[in-house]
Amino acid sequence: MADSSPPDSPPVALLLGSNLGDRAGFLRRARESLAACGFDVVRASEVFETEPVECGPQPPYLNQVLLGTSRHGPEALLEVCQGIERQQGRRRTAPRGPRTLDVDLLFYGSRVVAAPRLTLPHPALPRRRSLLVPLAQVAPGWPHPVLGKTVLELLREGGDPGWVRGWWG
Ligand code: PH2
Ligand code: MG
Ligand code: MG
Repeated sequence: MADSSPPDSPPVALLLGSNLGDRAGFLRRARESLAACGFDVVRASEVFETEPVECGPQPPYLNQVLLGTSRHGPEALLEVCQGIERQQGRRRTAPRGPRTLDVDLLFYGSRVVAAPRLTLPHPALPRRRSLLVPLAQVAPGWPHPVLGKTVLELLREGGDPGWVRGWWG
């Protein structure tokens, strides 16, 4: 089918986050929109409620990691993700401000990118428990292409002190 990912497309890990309004609804609609844009989800982590870190006092986040494949390359996928954020009411008023929806690329295969708009792997990946915990559920053995450690090894090193809780909403 024209719309499905090429058979050799590398695995991609995305992080969904929301800390404003109907948080679970924003995550659900993000999953639907990503599927409609040709992101095929292979595994989804649980949804976790997490303490905001590196952004000052804010409401708690819901975070979820999706593992899948995309027919878009990294830069085009970033465009798709940012379009979905805008559709769901994201307004970039302040850097790292509270948001209805954030969709970040964590890993794109073993690609290493240092471009003005995109850094791969995600720069917070080695330290942020709010993404390492859900990522370890879906891809514990994924090797970080720069650090040479797996996701589980990075998580076991501890990361930031932010709390991460299961969420049953
Ligand atoms: N995203 C940020 C900054 N801080 N904290 C948590 N818990 N979860 C996030 O997704 C998050 C954050 C910038 O995008
Ligand atoms: Mg983010
Ligand atoms: Mg983002």
